[in-house]
Amino acid sequence: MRAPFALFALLAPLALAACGDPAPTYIDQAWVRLSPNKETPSAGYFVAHGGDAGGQIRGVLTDYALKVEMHESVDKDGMMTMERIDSVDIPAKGEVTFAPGGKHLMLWGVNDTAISRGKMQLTFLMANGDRLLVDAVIRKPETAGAGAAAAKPAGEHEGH
Ligand SMILES: [Cu+2]
Repeated sequence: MRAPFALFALLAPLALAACGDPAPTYIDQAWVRLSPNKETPSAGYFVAHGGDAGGQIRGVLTDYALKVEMHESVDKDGMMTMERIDSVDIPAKGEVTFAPGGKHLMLWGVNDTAISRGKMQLTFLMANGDRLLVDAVIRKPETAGAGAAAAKPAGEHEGH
């Protein structure tokens, strides 16, 4: 008498997955690499997942920095430079990664309260009007000994 019930219990999660709402667009793995000094901007990274419909990021806001821009590092004849980007398409069922050496956020004037908390909330403005709120972990710059690479003088945009 028990077998039919057990079978139903096994099948139920599959049925839910098949009939559920469409997978949403979402952002995760957000973090901020804090600049070693306040004069230069910090950099932010994350992964944007398109879900079933895909989406487009039109901008990023936060209460915990003076200004945020989306940038892309590009190799121009062997010279790494930065370009500001106004929007980023996230393909349906795909993802776009903001990571060191590629697309990144640039954050000026990260708030001391956020730094002491170790995280800051970012608001992603989507083309369809949605706002996606994500907590980004703030990582402090490596101190001497942790990596010689961090000790070299930082150009305005270097290392992003
Ligand atoms: Cu930049």
